[in-house]
Amino acid sequence: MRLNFTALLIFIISTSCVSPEKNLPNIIFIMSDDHAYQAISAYGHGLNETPNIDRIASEGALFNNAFVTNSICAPSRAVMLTGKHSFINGKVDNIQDFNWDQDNFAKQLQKIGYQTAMVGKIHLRGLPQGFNYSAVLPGQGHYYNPDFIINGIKERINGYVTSITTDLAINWLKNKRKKDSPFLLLYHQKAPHRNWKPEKKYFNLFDDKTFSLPQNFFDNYENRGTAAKTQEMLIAASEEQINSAHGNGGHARWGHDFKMITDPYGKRTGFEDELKRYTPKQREEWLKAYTPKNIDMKTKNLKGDSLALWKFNRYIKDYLRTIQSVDDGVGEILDYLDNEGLEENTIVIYTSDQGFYLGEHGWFDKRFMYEESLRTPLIMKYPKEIKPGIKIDQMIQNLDFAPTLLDYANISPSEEIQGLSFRNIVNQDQSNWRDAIYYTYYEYPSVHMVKRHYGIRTDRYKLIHFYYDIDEWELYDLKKDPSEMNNLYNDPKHKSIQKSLHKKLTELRKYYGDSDSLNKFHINSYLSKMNN
Ligand code: SGN
Ligand code: CA
Repeated sequence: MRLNFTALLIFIISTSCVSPEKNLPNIIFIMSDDHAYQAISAYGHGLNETPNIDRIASEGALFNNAFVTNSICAPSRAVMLTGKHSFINGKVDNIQDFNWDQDNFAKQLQKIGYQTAMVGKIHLRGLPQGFNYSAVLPGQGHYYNPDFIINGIKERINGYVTSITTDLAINWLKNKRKKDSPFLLLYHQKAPHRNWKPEKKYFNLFDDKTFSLPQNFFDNYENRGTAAKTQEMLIAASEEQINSAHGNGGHARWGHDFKMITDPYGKRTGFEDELKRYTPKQREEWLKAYTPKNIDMKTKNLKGDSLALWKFNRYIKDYLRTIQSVDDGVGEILDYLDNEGLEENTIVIYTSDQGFYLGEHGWFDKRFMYEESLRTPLIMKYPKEIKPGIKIDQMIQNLDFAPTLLDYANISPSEEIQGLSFRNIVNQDQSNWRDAIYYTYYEYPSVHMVKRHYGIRTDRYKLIHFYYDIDEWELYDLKKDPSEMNNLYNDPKHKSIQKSLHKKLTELRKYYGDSDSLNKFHINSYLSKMNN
């Protein structure tokens, strides 16, 4: 009897001492790599169907104006973790080191008792800090039979990267976290990053379909500056353009991108080497699916516009096929939450590290401050707070993720954090919000040759300054010219808007702590890294 009383007492004490963290929301932050908003059906572009990602939108909020601060992978992830612009957190391009010792929102959540995990692509060298569990791809990772660094130890896992990433994430949710604490899972897919290798079940998806070219696919960059004219990210470049590109990674190529073992002129492309990583069975299945399509292409002896159409279709189909597996993974995660009764108290965010060109201006890749790569998809649900099916038009940036997620965990952001919590925006009870966003891009000279630039975007206008080996300004009216085909910078009719945008840009640079001297510093450290 006495023993039972003691047990009862212990039970009462232990339950009344349950930390307040118990009621805090769980967070699943899903980030894919290079997933353009144009390729999510909830955004209504009609390219593909992503029913599982769309489920997040129908149960929550879809952001029409979500942007990055620097449209490239590793910097974007550093901004997301720290809530600070690239020039403050130090990770300005894919080349510089990231300092994991600085604060990040996962560290803060971990401190108050969250179980934290990072699974998939992060692209920041070093052991991730702030996580109880990490299983990350080294660098870009591989689509087939990828290596993973699991809590610091490298191991190769056979299979397809997207499914493996999902399995590792679900395994952590099911078996590895302490179930009496709230959790944070960063679930980051490598797909649909170049070179868009699909999973077997989607090898033939879209085979019977021809995607039409975006209206500005054959852009000649008239009325634009030097930067747009000298980029190296064409889907349908000529042989001369391909061969004269900086390094060898620029414009789309017959082997790496179009996955031909020999080009239409019979020359070996080197793609065969990529298949060496596959198991014999994977190789056989791949060749069985792709060889007939490649032969068919060659027999048609395509030229000019019809060759461009073929290249675009090979590109977009493989790109969309890899997204299908990403969408499947999202479905598995959502089903897990539903089955465990966790959906009500879990925030689910779907986003990408930036946007991507799906043939607009003739391009793939990102980097530019133009709309397709400045934008990123952002969809979010949290049944406890967010009304299902709402659309958000305010300008959100990836800078805002850290403060927003800290806000949901009732943690005030530190002074250092530059983003804003959009919790009240999603709850539709805040009218005061930023009226302009600030952007920087640094990685040049490099693959794709997109020149260094910075600029601001308001809800209607965009002002960009390209610098370093040029000094050019561009101004776009996004209302009249949403595809940014006409630079108005020298247009006398736009003198007064130009002046007010310059003023705003100067103010924002000062506010965030950016300057020309910081740009010089980053040029020097980039060049010294490249020369070593
Ligand atoms: C690789 C790609 C590029 C891509 C960069 C950066 N080439 O170099 O096309 O722009 O990564 O991408 S590939 O031949 O390796 O596929 S990022 O998303 O990691 O920033
Ligand atoms: Ca990316």
